[in-house]
This record gives sequence, structure tokens and C-alpha cells, in this order.
Amino acid sequence: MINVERIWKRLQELSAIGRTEDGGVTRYSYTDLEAAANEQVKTYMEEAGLATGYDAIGNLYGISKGKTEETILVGSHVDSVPNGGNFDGPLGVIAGIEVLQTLQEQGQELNHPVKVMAFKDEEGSRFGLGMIGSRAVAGILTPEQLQKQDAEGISIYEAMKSQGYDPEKMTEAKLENIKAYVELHIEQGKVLETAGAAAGIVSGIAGPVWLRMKLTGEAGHAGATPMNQRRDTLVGASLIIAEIERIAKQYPELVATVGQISVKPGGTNVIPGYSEWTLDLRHVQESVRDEAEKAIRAIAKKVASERQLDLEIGEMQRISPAPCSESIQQAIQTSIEEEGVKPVTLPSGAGHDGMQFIGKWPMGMIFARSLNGISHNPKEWTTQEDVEVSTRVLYKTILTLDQT
Ligand code: HGY
Ligand code: MN
Ligand code: MN
Ligand code: MN
Repeated sequence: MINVERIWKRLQELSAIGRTEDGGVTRYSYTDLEAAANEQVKTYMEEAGLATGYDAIGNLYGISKGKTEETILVGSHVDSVPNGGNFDGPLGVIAGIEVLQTLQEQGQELNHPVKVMAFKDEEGSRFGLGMIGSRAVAGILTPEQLQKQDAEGISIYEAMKSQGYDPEKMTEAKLENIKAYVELHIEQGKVLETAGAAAGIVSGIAGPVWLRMKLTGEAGHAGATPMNQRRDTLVGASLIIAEIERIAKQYPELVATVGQISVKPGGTNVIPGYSEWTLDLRHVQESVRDEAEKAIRAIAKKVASERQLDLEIGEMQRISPAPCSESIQQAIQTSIEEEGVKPVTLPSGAGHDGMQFIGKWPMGMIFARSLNGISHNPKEWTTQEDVEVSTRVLYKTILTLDQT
């Protein structure tokens, strides 16, 4: 059955590519680092006897043989957030390969081919657009989106070409004839730990909207400008950000995060004439998220006009919340009960590639317990036992789907 030592060794090998000084990982899409990580994963896929390759925009895949055409898709991602953890993404890819290698060792050929993928740029850390690879697989990635640029002004389009892929052929990455998609991912929260469950069933995925909020005021002399004659954008931003938190707390399960902020010109003795920050707003119900967004936009406008500041709000990405397929949830639940684990069903606050497949094919997710719920942090951890249990659940879920 599942060889957890092999999974663990592979996770450790992968974590060495892009390791940060405090043991985390920074591995952005379309970089040589990420290419090296993909090549490493490709060797694991080959050891599992899979036919491997990269699609037109660089999604890595390995596929097993099957008796029919309709394919079961599994996967996750190997790109990371800045100084992220070593399980977020790689667990799902390595576990998917492990399931197929175990089946190969058992000499089991399934009815359906199983394709395991490492989707490009799930996190959105480099270009501010997440799930680039899975959008292309779903056939919904647009040429306009490829023009989004990173902090150095390199577009996704140029980055793809720099790594030898062909964005002009991105439509070739679209998959057809997919029976279902299942992803194993760490929970990144505390629900399973609190419930004492090694693995859990995901009911749905909260939808993120990412906004870039900009204030333009007037730079001025810190010493010579009286307090009542300033158009200070950082004070304006601070008031708006405090209001964002107040508004978010009014809605149960809504989360709002300002993860990035920059100020210009950035001198100690200069009144900030320009400030910009990002807002990540999420909820499992789109109507609740929209209502909170409206309230936030209104308060930002009010603060800006009271302080003679010009406000501009740009949208970086907007992804609808995604419900998980009932039948796949049931298959996962049965597998979890067979493992002797109390079945816990929970929503995912974190976004995942499966959101892009809504309306295309059924999607389901298995969560592995996260230690102290920590993620997007070098302290991210899942025990070997929980890796083994959750990978066995993935194995059994795939076998169940293969029989239906
Ligand atoms: O941002 C997220 O929810 C995920 O980590 N991409
Ligand atoms: Mn993540
Ligand atoms: Mn992830
Ligand atoms: Mn994911």
C-alpha cells in the first residue's frame, strides 16, 4: 500500500529547491527554480511509470494507462508564496504520484487513466493572478490576463516564453473528457486539529477577490507643513485599512487581508504623497463578499474625499466561490470512515485550483490536518501519519471514482 517514506523523502527533496534561510520556500512561477522543482517532480512521475510532459504553458503532467478515454484528474501546485511552507501544493502532487506508483507496483490498471498535474502559478504571488495553469486547463485563461506584469514589469506572456513555453498555444492546454478532479491539500486552518481528525472532506471553496487600492495626495516637508494642511496618503490608508477590519468583523466567516502596502516617496522627512495596498477579501457566499466589498468601497471613498485624496481601486482577480461535488464528497467520506477517522466536513478559506473547474467537471478536495493551523509560513507542518492517512484516502477515493 502507500509508501509514506517515499512521499516524505520526495517532499524533503522538493523543499530544498528555493529554501529560505528559516526553512521555508520561495518558488515563483516561470523561474529557473520552479523549472528545477518541476523537473524533480517529473522524475518521480517517471519512477511511477507515468507518461510525462509539459503542456503548452508549462503545466507538468504524468498520466497512467486506462481501459477507457475519460480521465480522472488529480493534482496541485509546486509554486509558493514568499517564504511559504513545504506542504502547500507539493503534498497534493507528490501524494497523487504515490497513488499511481502504488497502483503500478500492485499491477493494477484502472478503467480510467489518471492524470496527475502540477498546475502553474496557483498562488498568484508573482503576477497577482492566481491559478494560471488550472485556468488554462479549464480553457478560461485570456490573452488580456497574460499581459499582467510582475514587480519587474515582466508579463506572464514574456515569462512563459522565457521558460520555453508558447502562450500563443495556450488553448491547447484545455482538457476535455475529464471525469472528475480530486485534490489533496493541507487544511491551512485549525478545524481538523480541533476535531482530532487526520483528514477531512471539503464542502466548498471560498472565493477571493483581490483589489489594489491607491491614494494620491501631496508629498510635503515633514517639518514645515502644519498638520491641518496635509494630504497625507498613509494616514488615509491607515484609516481605511482599520475600517476594512471593522467591516469584515461584521460578517461571520468573512476574511479580509491587506498583505502588501507601499508608500512613495518613502522619506522619513517627507509626507507620503502616494500609498497603495492590496486587499484579499473572501467568503464562501458571493453575495456576502459582494456586500462587504460595497461597504469597503464606500468607506474608502468617504475617507478619501474628507482628506482631499484621490482614490483609485483596481481589480486584480475575482474568483467565484466553488461548491464541491456531493458525490465526490461522499466518496471521500466513505474512504475517511474506512480509515477509522471521524468524518469532518468543512469549507476551505484558502483558494485552490479546483475552483477553475466549476461547470466543467465534478471537483472534490481532501484536507490533511495542519499543525496549529499554520500555513504560508515556514512553520507549516503535517505529520507523516497524517500524510499517510490522507494519501490513503486519496487512493481509495480515486478507486471509488474509477468504479462509477
Ligand atoms: O491564496 C490562497 O488561498 C491559496 O493559497 N492560493
Ligand atoms: Mn497557498
Ligand atoms: Mn495551495
Ligand atoms: Mn490548491
